[in-house]
Amino acid sequence: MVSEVQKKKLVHFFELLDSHKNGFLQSDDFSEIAERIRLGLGYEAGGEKHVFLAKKSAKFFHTLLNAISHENKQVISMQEWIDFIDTKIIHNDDEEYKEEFEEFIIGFLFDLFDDNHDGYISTDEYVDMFVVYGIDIKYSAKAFLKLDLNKDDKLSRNELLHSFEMFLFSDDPDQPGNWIFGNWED
Ligand SMILES: [Ca+2]
Ligand SMILES: [Ca+2]
Repeated sequence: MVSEVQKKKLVHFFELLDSHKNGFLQSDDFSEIAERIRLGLGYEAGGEKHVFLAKKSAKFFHTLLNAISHENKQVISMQEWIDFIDTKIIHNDDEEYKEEFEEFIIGFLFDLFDDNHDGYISTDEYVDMFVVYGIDIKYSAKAFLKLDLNKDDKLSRNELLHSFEMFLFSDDPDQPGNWIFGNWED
């Protein structure tokens, strides 16, 4: 079982991935994200960058679907999402699988938001993530400060991996990593 703190975070995470807010993750939630980034960053429709984003998003959804859905459905419900992270990630002794999952999520965020490909998420790139996922931007500066452990004003892959691990596993409401996707508290 996940704790109340863990559940709150997983619900928050699910709700931001559910772009169309219908309670299910579906492929159009992910094509929508590619489209929002395209519009936000001014990429040409059907151009190289847009195609890259659309492909990465589609692949991300299908990898999740293969891992989570048991019934050959094309949707992931919130309960399936929580059960998957509960049993396969939080309460699983297979360290390699956990690490792969963390790398998979953070790698996806880098594909989408490391716009200048320098291997870091800058404050602007982090704000892009909030805007694209409809996360309240009021919390982006606070969240960034919590995640930037070495205070160099950029988020490295390791800082994000560490934060995401805390986001998944920690039961402590004061753990800084809880803030990776902004305000999870309400
Ligand atoms: Ca960058
Ligand atoms: Ca840093």
